[in-house]
Amino acid sequence: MGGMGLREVIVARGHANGLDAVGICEASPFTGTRQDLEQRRAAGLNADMEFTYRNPERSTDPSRTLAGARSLVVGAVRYASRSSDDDPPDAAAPVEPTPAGRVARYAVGDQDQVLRRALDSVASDLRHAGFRTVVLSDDNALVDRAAAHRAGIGWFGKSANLLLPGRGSWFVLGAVLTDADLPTSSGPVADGCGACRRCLDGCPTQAIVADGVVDARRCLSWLLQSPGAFPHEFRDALGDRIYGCDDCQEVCPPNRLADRRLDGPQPGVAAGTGRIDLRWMLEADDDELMAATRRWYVPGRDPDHLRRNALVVLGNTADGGDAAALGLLRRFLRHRDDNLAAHAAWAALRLGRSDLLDDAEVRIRPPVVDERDRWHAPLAADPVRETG
Ligand code: B12
Ligand code: SF4
Ligand code: SF4
Repeated sequence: MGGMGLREVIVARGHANGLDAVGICEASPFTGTRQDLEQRRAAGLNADMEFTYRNPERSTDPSRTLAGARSLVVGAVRYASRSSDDDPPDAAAPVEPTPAGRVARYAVGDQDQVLRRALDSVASDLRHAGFRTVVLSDDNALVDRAAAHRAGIGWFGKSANLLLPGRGSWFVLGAVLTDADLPTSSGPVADGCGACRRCLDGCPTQAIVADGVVDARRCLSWLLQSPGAFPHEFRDALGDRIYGCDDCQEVCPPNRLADRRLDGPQPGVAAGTGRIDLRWMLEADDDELMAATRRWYVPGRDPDHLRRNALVVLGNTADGGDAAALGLLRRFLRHRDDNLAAHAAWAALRLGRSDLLDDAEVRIRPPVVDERDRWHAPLAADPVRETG
């Protein structure tokens, strides 16, 4: 890359290693973002999330991570092969035999690894030129969207996601923080949402409470990651989602256009892997389950947390006459963990199978049925016959 300045070298390096967009900005404090974090935390919108909310002063001041920080080289990698749900139905394909949970697009494939390797290659060039670097992506030390916005990579959508002009929001973001003083990209790109508000209307739980503001207490993406009981009021809305939620992006017109224009086969993104077999999830042992989901954020790496989610989704998607599903529910109703037993009870009632709760071992344990679930049992007097 002889003849090029350092800026050109690293931008070319980033692109050559898989970055779909690169931008450079100053590493001065993100004071507006700090205020957003503090105000939203004060209003409770962060639920009990830590991440960047834990220490807003640190997460919005790059010099707290690298003394003398001058620039951020921000990169974006597109991850979005369409989920298998969107594929036109194939008449020859067998009907899905078992209930399955839907995995959000960003958790399918390994585009986060592509991003990390590309940022590492940029950092390596900078270090060879004598500068110090820290690579940050999905790290508590930087608000990635704010950095990408400042670096001119995209605009903040009303969904809070950062959208790239002409390419939409199916991108993971990250940055190389450095003490090199690099020429910056031309400032933030213009808003592209206009009068559209489909993401606000399309959110299944009305979690986007103002333009660009997500209330994590209602956001399914967070609720799936949050420990304890899954909030009753959002269990129906969860539908078949087992990890992440894409609705505010699926309905977004720029994304729909980009899906049509840009989606070809994607390296690392296998078609049809956006679904996970629920029976398998509920039968797998701890090691198997954690190995298959090793890149998911799971609180305390506790496999029971994933089983909790799988039980809610099973309740939302299984058939009340599916013998295998009912067998699993019977097993979880007797589970040593009361939280799992309670979620199994909810699922049983959801499927109209209050009869499963008549099991003596279920009745002698502390009550696992929440009164709020009783409405789910319209078929209690006439349970669906078990078949198969
Ligand atoms: C915490 C977190 C979450 C939380 C909270 C999300 C949130 N909106 O804050 C939860 C778990 C819910 C979550 C969900 C998702 N996340 Co997340 N998450 C993060 C994390 C770790 C920190 C985000 C943060 O600090 N937010 C702080 C708040 C203040 O920022 P904000 O919500 O973006 O708000 C901005 C706008 O409001 C804007 N703004 C201010 N005023 C105004 C006014 C108007 C009119 C508008 C339009 C905007 C606007 O400024 C704010 C920032 O200062 C980052 C990684 C990182 N370290 O940055 C990933 C990150 C943001 N997540 C990401 C992804 C992919 C997702 C999901 C799509 C995953 C999924 N499919 O389930 C969803 C999308 C949900 C959504 N609509 O935002 C990507 C986003 C990529 C992109 N193109 O935007 C990131 C950057 C991870 C990464 N490195 O790629 N996430
Ligand atoms: S991720 Fe889902 S629940 Fe969260 S804001 Fe978007 S559509 Fe709503
Ligand atoms: S759905 Fe509409 S309002 Fe929401 S982010 Fe996309 S373009 Fe913006």
